[in-house]
Amino acid sequence: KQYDVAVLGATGTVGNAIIEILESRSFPVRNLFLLASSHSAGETIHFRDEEITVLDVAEFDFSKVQIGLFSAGDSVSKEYAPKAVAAGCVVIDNTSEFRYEDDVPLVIPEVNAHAIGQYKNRGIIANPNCSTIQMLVALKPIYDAVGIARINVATYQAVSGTGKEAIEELAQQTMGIFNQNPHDPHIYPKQIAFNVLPQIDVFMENGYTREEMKMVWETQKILEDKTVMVNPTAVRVPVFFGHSEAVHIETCKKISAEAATTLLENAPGVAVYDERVPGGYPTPFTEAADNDPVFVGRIREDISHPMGLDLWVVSDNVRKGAALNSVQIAEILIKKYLM
Ligand code: 2RA
Repeated sequence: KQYDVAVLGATGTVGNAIIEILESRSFPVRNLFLLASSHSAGETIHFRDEEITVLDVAEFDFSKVQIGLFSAGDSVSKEYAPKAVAAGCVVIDNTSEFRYEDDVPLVIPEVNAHAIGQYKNRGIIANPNCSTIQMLVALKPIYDAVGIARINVATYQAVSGTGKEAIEELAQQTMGIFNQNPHDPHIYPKQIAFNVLPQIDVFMENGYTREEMKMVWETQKILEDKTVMVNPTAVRVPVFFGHSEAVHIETCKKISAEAATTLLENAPGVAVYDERVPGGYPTPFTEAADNDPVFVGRIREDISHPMGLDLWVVSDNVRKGAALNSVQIAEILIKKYLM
């Protein structure tokens, strides 16, 4: 069976990756509609053997499609997801707009694919935040084996997490510094080139940022376990693509680094890259295979806590962190629910 699919936010970083992955994974698309705001309408994007013209979402009739893959910002999903659902479309939403609503499933296929069946509640399936996805793909096998009481995590997030403009900004700032007199570089506190910024999204009352609280809320919702304590620090770093995370967990039962490594080597969506030699670990430059795995390295028992285990987790934030995860959800949706 084939499906008519809409990609909203088609001209964005994640939208472009969704289109590429729909093709590379041979998703059974009959008609593909590329949607964006009026100022992007008219552009063309290559898909399979044709150039498809981007349409203005404001003028689109969602009854033409069965599946919508949305990644155009919270406010755009807030406006158009209900309209698309009313027209009979199932929406897989990459924004945070619906993630925290009890009747909207929040899904990482390798972790809680069973939750996709709840799509009937609102016609919407939410895609988690990229930093949550890679962390839980890595932690799921350990959680299932020995339980996790607490997660301390520091993230090192690429600028592509905020889109094309941020990628351009890092490039411009970097070149700007190289072209300046190296003896008096003007480093500004909010500059990202050659800097690290311990703030992603806005500050909340409790002193954490919204990006950090997303990791708390989403971990507990996806694992269906409010006893898992999560303590994140989310940091923006001058990297174009690929989020890295230093993850320090306290398990409920003791697990050795060797046993954890064996679990991870057999876990879906995970690639272990862990040699205790120079370069024996993943970085944002690690070549991802075509299935865009979550890489795990630096696996070691925590010397400061009897139940502690430390991991280094790296993944492409645009692909597995958003686009691929959404397409994987769509694949399960058509295989099990929309036959
Ligand atoms: C970021 N996780 O990295 C957020 C949204 N993609 O900016």
